[in-house]
Parts: sequence; C-alpha cells; structure tokens
Amino acid sequence: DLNGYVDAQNHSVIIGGLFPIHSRTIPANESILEPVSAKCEGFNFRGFRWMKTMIHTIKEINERKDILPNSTLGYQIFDTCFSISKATESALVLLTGQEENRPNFLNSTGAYLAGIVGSGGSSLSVAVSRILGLYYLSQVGYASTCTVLSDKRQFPSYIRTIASDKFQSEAMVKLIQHFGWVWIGTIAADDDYGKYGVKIFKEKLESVNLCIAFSEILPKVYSKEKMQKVVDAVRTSTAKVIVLYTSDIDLSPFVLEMVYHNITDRTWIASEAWITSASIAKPEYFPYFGGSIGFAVPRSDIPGLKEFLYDIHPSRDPNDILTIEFWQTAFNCTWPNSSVPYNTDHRVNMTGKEDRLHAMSDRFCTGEEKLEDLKNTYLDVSQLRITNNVRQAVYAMAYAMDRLSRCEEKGWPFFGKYKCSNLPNFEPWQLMFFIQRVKFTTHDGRKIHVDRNGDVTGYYDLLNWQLDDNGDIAFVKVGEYIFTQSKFEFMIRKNSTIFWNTESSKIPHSVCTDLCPPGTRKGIRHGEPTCCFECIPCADGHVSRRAGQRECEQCGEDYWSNAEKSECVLKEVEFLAYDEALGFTLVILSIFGALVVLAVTVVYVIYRHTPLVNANGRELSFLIQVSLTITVLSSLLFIGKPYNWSCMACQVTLALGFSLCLACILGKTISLFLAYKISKSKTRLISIRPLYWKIIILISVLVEVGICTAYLVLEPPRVYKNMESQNIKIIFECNEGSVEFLCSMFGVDVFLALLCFLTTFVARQLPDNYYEGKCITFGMLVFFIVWISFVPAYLSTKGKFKVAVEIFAILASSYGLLGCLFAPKCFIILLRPKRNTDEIVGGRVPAIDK
Ligand code: TCR
Repeated sequence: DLNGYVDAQNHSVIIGGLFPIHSRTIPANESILEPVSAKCEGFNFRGFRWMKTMIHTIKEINERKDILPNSTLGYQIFDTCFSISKATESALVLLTGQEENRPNFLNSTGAYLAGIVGSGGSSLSVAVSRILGLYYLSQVGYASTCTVLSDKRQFPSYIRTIASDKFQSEAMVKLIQHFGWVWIGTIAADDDYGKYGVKIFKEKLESVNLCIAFSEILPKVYSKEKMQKVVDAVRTSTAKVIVLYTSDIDLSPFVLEMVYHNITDRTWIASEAWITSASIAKPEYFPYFGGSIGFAVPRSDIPGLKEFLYDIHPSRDPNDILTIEFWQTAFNCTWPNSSVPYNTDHRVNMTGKEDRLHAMSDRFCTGEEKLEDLKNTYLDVSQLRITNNVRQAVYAMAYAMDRLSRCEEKGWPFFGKYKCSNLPNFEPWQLMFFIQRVKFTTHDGRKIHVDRNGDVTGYYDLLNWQLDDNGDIAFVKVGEYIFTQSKFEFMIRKNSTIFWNTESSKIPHSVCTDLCPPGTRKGIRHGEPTCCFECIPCADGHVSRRAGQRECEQCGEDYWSNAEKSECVLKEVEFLAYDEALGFTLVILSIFGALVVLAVTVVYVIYRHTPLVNANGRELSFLIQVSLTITVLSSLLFIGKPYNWSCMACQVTLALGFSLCLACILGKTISLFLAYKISKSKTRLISIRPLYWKIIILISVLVEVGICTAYLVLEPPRVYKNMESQNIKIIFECNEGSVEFLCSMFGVDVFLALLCFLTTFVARQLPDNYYEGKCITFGMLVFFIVWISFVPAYLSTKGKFKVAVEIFAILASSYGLLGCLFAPKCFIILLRPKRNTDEIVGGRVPAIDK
C-alpha cells in the first residue's frame, strides 16, 4: 500500500526518496483489527513535482561523466502523505527492502541503498532521521527547516540543503523592526516546524523588546473549538501584524475560516512554507491575504525540467497509479478501467460534516487532454524554490558518493583500519563522513557548503503578495536577507513598492499602546507585556521632549517645565520692574517727592529774606532738603532689575541720606535744647554758633560713611537669584551681605532719630515754645512708626513685594519728615505772609545761622 516509484534494477546504488505526494492519510476504519498501511488522499501537485525533480536530477547525474563515472544511480521513492506514520513506514521499508508490516531490520535485499533524500516536513524528518541515525544512514533534507535537526548528537546522519529556521525567524524580527511594529500575534502549525519556528521567533522578538500579543496553534485535525479559539484571537487582538508559521497544507482550513468570518485588514508575515504556495495564493483570497510578506528560499531555473515534467501520460503504465491520479485530479475526470480513487476528501470541515461530495467524476478521461491548457502548480516552473533544494539534495548525495568512490586517502579517517571500499561495496556509515563535508557548486553558480551542523547558510528573498494585471497573485521580490558567517544583511529594495492590505494602503500600525506623547512617560502596567503601558504626565520641573520616553528629565537650574511638560523653559524672572503698575506708581511717588522738595527749596530761595526762613537757618534747611531728595530718589535704585552695583548703592544711599537728614535735624534740636538750657535763666533766647551743628553733622555723616565703606569693602550686598522660594520663578533680589553691617548702618540712623526725639521731647517745655520742636517730635514719631511697622511687613512678604514694602517705608518716612518739617512753614510763608514777621518769629525762635 505504499505509493512510489522504483528504478533499482541495473543500478549498483540507489537513493531513497520521501515526498509528500498526498496531503494526508485517510482516518483508519475502526473495524479493522489487523495493522494495515493507511491510505492517502488530497493529491499534492507540488510534492509530485518535487518527486519528479528528483528523478530528473538522477537522470541528469547518470548522464554526466564527471560525477560517478563508473556507476549509475537508481532510486526508490515513497509517498509520505505528509504524515509521520507513513514517513517512518517508508523509511523502514527502504532500510529492510521489504514491504511488510512486520519489521525485520537491515535484512536488505536487492540494490544497495546509499542514503535518503527527504522528507518534506520537519516532524517527518525528525521521526525518520531518528531511525536512520541509528545506522548512520545518510539523509539529505530539502524542506525540513526545524532547528532541532541541527543537533548532530540527536541526528548524526542528517544534513540539508535548506537553511535552518533560526535564520528565517531572525529575518522576520528584522523585518518587524524595520517597519516599526511592536505588537505581534503568532500562529503556528501543530508540528515541529510551527512550534520550534515560533519559539525561536519569540525569543528573538523579545530580545529586542518587542511583544507577542497572542500565540495560537492551528489544529492538525480539524476541530471546531480549537479553530474557533484561533479565529477569536485574530479577531479580538489589537495586533494587526501576525506571523503564520505553518506549511500550506495545514494552513488551508484556516484560510477558509478567515474568508468565512470576513477578517480583513490584517498583515500576515508568511513563513517560507506558504509564501509561494499556489493553494493559498488564489485571487479569491486576496482581500484577506493580499499584502502578505515573507521570506522564501531563492528561486532558480532548472534546465530541462520543464520538458521532463510535461513528459507524462497515464497510458504509458497502467500500474503507475500516481500518474493516473495526477491526470484525474488535474483534468477532473476518471481514467477508464482503473481503480484509482478520485479526489476524495474525508476531512471533517467547517460545516462539521464529512465532505465526500466529489467522489468520482462521471466524466471519463480520454487521454487527449492537453497539459499545455492546464494552469497547474505541477507545471508551473516559475517558482522553483524547494524544487531546487530537492535537486541540490540529490546532487549532495551524488557528490558525496563520488568522493567516496574515488577512494582518496586524504580526509578519510579510517584509512588503514578499514579498507577503502569502492562503490557499490561500501558501508552506509562510510558515506556519512563525506556527506557531512560535502561542498559543491550548483548549476546556477551558487556554492553549497554544509557546516558542522549539516546546515547551509541562510539566503532569502523577501516577497510581497500583489495583484498583477491578469488579476493573479504575483510574488514580488521587495528585498533580501542574507546570513553569512554570523553577519546578516537585510535590505529592502529602494524602488520597490510594497502592497499593504490596510484600509489606507499605508504601512499597518501594530501596537498595544500608542507611543506616549511628549510630556508624559511610560508607566509599567503590572503583569502585562512591556509594549502595553500607561502614559503618566511628568512631574513639575520635569519634561519629556520626545514621544515614547521612558523617563522624564529634570530641567536645569534656571529652567522650569512648560504647561505641557514637553519643554524646559527659562524660569520667569521676578523683580520690581519700572514698567509694571506697582513699580511705576512708586517711581511717580518718588519723583513727585523730589519735586515737592524742589518746590520747597524754591519757596525758601524766593523767601530767603523773610524772617521765618532766616530764623530757621537757611543752610540747615537746604541740607535737609538735599538729604530728603536723596532718600526719596534712592528708592528709584530699588526698582528695576537688581545688579551688583544697584544692590550696593541703594542701601548705602538710603542710609547716608537718612543719616544726613537726621544729623541736620539733630543739629537743629540740639541747638534748641541748648537754647532751652541756657535760656532757663534768661528771658531771651540766645543764638547758637553754627559751628556746633556743623560738627554734629560732620561727625554723624563721617561715622555713617565709615560704616558704609567698611560694609561695601568687606561684605557688600550682591544680586542673588532666589530659586528656592518659588519653583517657576527666579526671584532677583539683593542679598544683604553682612547683616551686622547693615544693622549698624541703619542703627546709626535710628540712634540719630532717637536723639532727635529725646532732645525735642526734653525741650518741649521751652517757655516761648515755637512749634518747630513739636513738629520735629511729631516727625520723629512718624519716622519710628513707619520703620517699626516696616519690620514685620518686610519679613512677611516675598519677592518683589518685599522691595515694594521697603520703598513704601522710605517714601512714607520721607514724606512724613517733609510734611512735618516744611509743610507748616510753607503754609505760613505762602498763605499767611502777615505772620511771617520778626515780631512773630524773631523773638521766640532761637536765631540760628545769623
Ligand atoms: N519547512 C517546513 C516544510 C516546508 C514546506 C515548504 C512544505 C517548508 N517549505 C514548502 C511545503 C511547501 C519549510 C518544515 O516542516 O520544516
């Protein structure tokens, strides 16, 4: 019951072959008691072509004179039906040479078996290779790509002419990185190919911090629940890019599900086994699978193969049931007088029923059917990829045998111990040594060289499914992936356009969470993949400038975050500026004060000959006016952006101004006091020499100047950028420098003010008390009240208001003094000129400065 082809007669050596000519075995009938070989169904044109290629290659080698000149090769090929059981059964038959169900190992009869080419799927190769490995019988795979087959301890006699899936999985990750996808679903076939392929893919993907959205397995035998689970995963997931690691045979039921559920807008990353499969790449599936992208082994043209494939007819051999079945299936007819079953399908499909609909076609084949009219995978030689691998596998076998038959001592490790045996009398294990080191150049100039693991280098074409002008699916090459000696080269052709099966026809977007916008950072969601995260706004003073930042950065010293937290901006600078309302008002007040003082001076100058002005001492009044101007204008130095010089100037000017002013007043009050003392005994007041008050003024001002100089030299005030008190602002303020000096500076002023106050207070008893004394007392009280209330106000404000408070105090005290000292006099001078006579003033007021 094993289907296949034999050509063993007249050949010294044969090569075994295992090919999936059918897609599956028919489930066994339960009533059968004896073990029987399973029957197969689902004719596989692709596998049939592979098999034909093997025969073609053997023919070609036999015709060649440079390889195996003295011997010819035969073959024995079996159909594996893409099932492990059939494959192992076939392997045993090849080993034992007898087609029976009772094993009787190595009782080989007939031709000499050199090795086996095959088999297709990895699971089959693994199973077969475990048996063949026991006897070191060489096996050359042409399509089995599973990574475990590289393990030479488990599979000592296995080599292959197709690259391991390690490279393909890596290439897929590179592809995904190239297009910026991060959230990927995977679907694997339920065999070694799918599971190991996805395993490696997952490892590589996670090593570059991308994530798996879901990982599903396609059932081998149709099961509604299992299939539904896969479909649901695809439908509900946000992953729009899905890796499908499966052979086309296992994929077709899933394709039907996608069509049935109308799931579009997915981008499929195809594994090599289905990217060029004609059974999937049908135009009617294009809305669902168009735009699929994946890696394929490079294609090649095989000279003479096309003619060889066309050279087939069922009438040649009535026992060639595979050809008859091919003919029947291809032309949808029944070959007369044959018992070859036609196109049955015993699978339980989506409807849940067995589909035995087209059991036999009622139309008979005539034999006149034209292969040329047929559009069939078997005859399509435009995509010879695995087919080319089959050819190379046969060649590898032949070249190894050629080396063996030449019996060169070089490289032959058992020389001396065993006789070098010429073909065909060699032991199978002797060939293994040569097959593991096989090296040759193919007809199209590619170098095939198997490494110590029996692998060849990874070389892939990147293909994309597009619709061509005829409405067929075209596999357009858009790039390449080459892996040689631990270096890879991935490139997408510059001028190639890739078709994407998305609504916008743009590159699909496959993420779990979109990149966090600037101003936020990624926050981990516990228990979820790293590609799913939350976007947490940055804290104040921290920013993230670009999207997708993991951390927010802290802004530099002078910087603060903007409202969006996307940029560090210079901190707002705060100081009492001239052009803001408060600053401007203060400037006006201060200039107004100065003008008032000037006005008073003008009045004094105009009325300098009147008794009142004279009696009060012109010079002294003038000095007081000057000092008041200084204090009033010193407030201007406080306003505006502070600099080192203005910080130094403002305090010192203020202190000096006040000290001059108070010293003058003190001079006046002391005169008053002395006059009072002296005049206690006399009735008339006497005048005091100007020298006294000049000395007083000089001493006080000198003391103050001394302190100021020391202050400025030793520990001057400086500009200070205050960043602590408020985050978003830098407050420009003056740092006092030495508090001690500052206090002593103003202490002098306070002391002078106190003296003034005391002297006038004592002198208030003066008999002919002129109200000047009272005015000064009152002025001093104002002065004290202002400055005492200044202290708590000053300490409890911040920033520019602190300066404003100080200026208020300065202006208030200056205006107070101005008012108390000059307002009453100006009143008399200007409005009551009659009272401004010697009579009124002269007699009672101590005449100073005469
Ligand atoms: N390796 C798969 C089987 C396979 C295949 C194919 C089957 C490959 N390429 C093309 C049919 C057609 C790659 C395996 O199982 O290792």
